[in-house]
Amino acid sequence: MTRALITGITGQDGSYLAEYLLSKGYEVHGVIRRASTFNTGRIDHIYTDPHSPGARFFLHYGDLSDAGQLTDLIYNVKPDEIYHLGAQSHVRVSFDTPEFTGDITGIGTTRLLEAIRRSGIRTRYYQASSSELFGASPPPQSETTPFRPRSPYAAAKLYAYWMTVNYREGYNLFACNGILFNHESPRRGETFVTRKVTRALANILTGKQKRLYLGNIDAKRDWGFAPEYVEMMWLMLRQDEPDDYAVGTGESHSVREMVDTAFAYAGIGLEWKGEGAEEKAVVSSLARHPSTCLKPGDTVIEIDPRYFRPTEVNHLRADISKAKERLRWEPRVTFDELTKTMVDYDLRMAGIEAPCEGIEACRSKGFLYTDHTYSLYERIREGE
Ligand code: NAP
Ligand code: F7E
Repeated sequence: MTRALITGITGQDGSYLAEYLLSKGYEVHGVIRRASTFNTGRIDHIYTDPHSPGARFFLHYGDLSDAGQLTDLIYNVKPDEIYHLGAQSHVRVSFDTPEFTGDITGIGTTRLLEAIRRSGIRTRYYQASSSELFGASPPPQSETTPFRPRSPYAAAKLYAYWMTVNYREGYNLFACNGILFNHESPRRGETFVTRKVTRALANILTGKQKRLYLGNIDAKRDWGFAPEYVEMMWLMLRQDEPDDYAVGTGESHSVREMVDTAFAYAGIGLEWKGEGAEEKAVVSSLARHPSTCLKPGDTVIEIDPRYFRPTEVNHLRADISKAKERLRWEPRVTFDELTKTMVDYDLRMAGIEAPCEGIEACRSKGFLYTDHTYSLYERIREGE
């Protein structure tokens, strides 16, 4: 049985990847941090008692700041594949915590790579690199585009990227960088912009929230569907030779377009008025009359400069020629379907009937190993 170790298993990608590998018959080990509150909501639904016969899912305490524990873990688990997804992954937060981000996202990677080297095991290694590496380089961005990072997060990931290349070349480690563009899902962390929008939309419809405050709505991103991207991580480790791959959809949209798409799907037309930090969105139409809390003319979105970043990445759009050619990969879920899926789930979690066009589209595209959102915690919150 193939054995995988995942750092960051409690995160969006880690949880989907764990489900995907379990569905392929793997034994999956995950590193979790001790916290005073539960942080396993995204994986509770796949947890099994490790004592039960045939158990294939195991969790271990550890932290990317603790080299000794990482070395012990790798030596004892002896994974065939390691997926390094753990990181302080929030770009805006990295400006507030640059040193911590460098320690966990940057040096944490070196601790893990050193743990692999010192333990002497043969394994295949996936590094969660990011399109943030491209920063100020104009789109489209590919594996050969110069890296011009624009945040402490991106600078830390750049260091981790090169350490991965270094261990591949210096120690013959089968190590791949997946340079992944933004990928989202109903499990996306609640302070990343897409999920912030879809949750706020549901809250506005139930009257729990009056307004959504955003930062730079003109920034453009190449947003894809997270479960597809974890399949790519696995695929990279299946190749004969280790290499680096950019993974995205090849399409980009502004934050403003994402907001318009999400609100329109829930039956709310928006009109944008004003400019810069004074810009706001008011309700122009209510097609499905979904809420008694809203009426045309209500302001639902305002700009809060607190969400601006000291240095912004204006435009990311992937050139995925290499992944298409070498991995024979094409993205399946469109921006429209992704946005609808996230709205569907957040509406359902708020107790509102959802159109379910997004959920249907994803189901029909074969993501059979996951139901995307239904962690036990969310089910409990939904009262199911
Ligand atoms: P995420 O939801 O923020 O998950 C991050 C994971 O890292 C969580 O499991 C977190 O644990 C863990 N972690 C944080 N600090 C840690 C520490 N000191 N020790 C051990 N674990 C720690 O991120 P994601 O969206 O799934 O992304 C996965 C990886 O891909 C990250 O490295 C991210 O930077 C990278 N990436 C993401 C995207 C994207 O669009 N999602 C694109 C490119 C690259 P807790 O749950 O305990 O906080
Ligand atoms: O911001 C703008 C913001 O925080 C996207 C991480 O997974 O993807 C992610 O990083 C854009 C930025 O993601 C708000 O300024 C406007 O231009 O959702 P985000 P990110 O910074 O692109 C990359 C690939 C990673 O590797 C990272 O780990 O949206 N924006 N208003 C806002 N962003 C947030 N968070 N909140 C706002 O209110």
